[in-house]
Amino acid sequence: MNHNLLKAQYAVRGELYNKAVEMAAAGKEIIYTNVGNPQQLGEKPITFNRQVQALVSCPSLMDNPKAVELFPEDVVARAKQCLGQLSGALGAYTDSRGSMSIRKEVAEFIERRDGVPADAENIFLTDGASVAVRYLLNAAIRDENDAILVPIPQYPLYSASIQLYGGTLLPYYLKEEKGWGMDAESIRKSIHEARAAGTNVRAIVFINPGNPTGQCLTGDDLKELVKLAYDEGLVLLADEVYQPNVYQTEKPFISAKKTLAELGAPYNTGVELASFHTVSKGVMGECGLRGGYVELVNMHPGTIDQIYKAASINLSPNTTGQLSMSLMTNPPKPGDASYPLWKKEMDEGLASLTRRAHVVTDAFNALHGVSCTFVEGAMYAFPKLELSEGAIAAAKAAGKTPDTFYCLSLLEDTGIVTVPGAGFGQEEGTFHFRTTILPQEKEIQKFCTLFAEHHNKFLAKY
Ligand code: DCS
Repeated sequence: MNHNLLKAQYAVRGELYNKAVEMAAAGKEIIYTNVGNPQQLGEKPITFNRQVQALVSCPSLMDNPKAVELFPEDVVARAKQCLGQLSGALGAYTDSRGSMSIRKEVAEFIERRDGVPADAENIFLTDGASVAVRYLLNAAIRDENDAILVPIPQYPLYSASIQLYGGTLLPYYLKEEKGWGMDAESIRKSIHEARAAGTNVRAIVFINPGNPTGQCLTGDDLKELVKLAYDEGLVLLADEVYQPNVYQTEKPFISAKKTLAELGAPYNTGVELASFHTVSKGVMGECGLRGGYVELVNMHPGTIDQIYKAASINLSPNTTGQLSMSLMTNPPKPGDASYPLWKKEMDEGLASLTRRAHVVTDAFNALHGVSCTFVEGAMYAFPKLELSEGAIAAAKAAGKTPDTFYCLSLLEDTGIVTVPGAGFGQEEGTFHFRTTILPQEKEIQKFCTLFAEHHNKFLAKY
């Protein structure tokens, strides 16, 4: 077999998840906080989006006289418009970059967000952001001497894909004591050391808001990153999938593209940027519909052609995901029949996530031997565990890393599935785990209580 496939690891669906599936098959109740998958934990889809999806999936419903009773008029009009955007049918292939008309909606969304022009020609619709990330990594990595800078802790899409494409991951460590902030000077140092040793450092990934770390970058952090990419000739891979998931007002989301524009010359035209977004996150959480996009900024036209070729090999991104992207980037407007309900669902969804970010962070910080940076954004908490020598010895005897040992004990005792910190990378000698903040509000207290009970038992035992 391909040794790169054999070597690749993806902890979000790793040992803990497999054990949970086994336990679920044996009838145990499992709380799936290993994946940022809101609807699996009971989040309701946004009504407008699903009404349009329903009519686009089954256009004959629109001819049914009852449709006017069941669906607001703007839903019917929008479904007709969406069908037109998708070659007239949900079951037809589209252009390999996705529907041009939906790419234009994405471009308008980006323009409204940043106040900077966006060109639909440079936007590709993909089956979730994952596929877009992999197009870029595939294009950038030529051989194992090519390195991609990735934050540690990171979301393992990056480590796994870099391995699959036969490249090298060059880590840069986020500083937990500074709220998982980044340190541009130490990144520059790693680049220079790697280059001195003959490695070609090609691109830098950053995740804002962060997964698994939950931090939001400031405008100054982003400027540092852009300058670094410019000075070092790196492609900037901006993973901005959690841009709507911000739970505080001090550090609002600022895009990398807007930062380029604010910095002006030479950065605004001198940094190659790929920005990724998705329908899987935010409040809609349409993970299973697999809609994503990448905007390529200042990218060489030859590169864009090659990425188009790579997309062409897949024929077409799926149309349900494209439709979902259209609905995300071009939602109902004030005055539309569906606007009040849409607005209420979106506002309540964000308010609820914000409350859950606080509840989870506070619950972890109330425990002995656990410290957790406030979840400023995204969908995860990444607490640090102080484990006793007894616990570390017991883990060793069981042939597990201490964080895996802890997470397995938690799973066996409570049914809560988390992901050990090792799956994301962590400073040597520190132990973490990741959980989502996604249990529903009526369940979240139970989640916190179950967690605390196990934690105290674990402390007493070891
Ligand atoms: N980028 C980041 C930072 C992510 O967290 C995810 C998904 C993706 C990209 C890809 O998402 P889509 O392909 O669905 O657009 N996050 C995974 C996770 O950590 N838990 O759930 C999924």
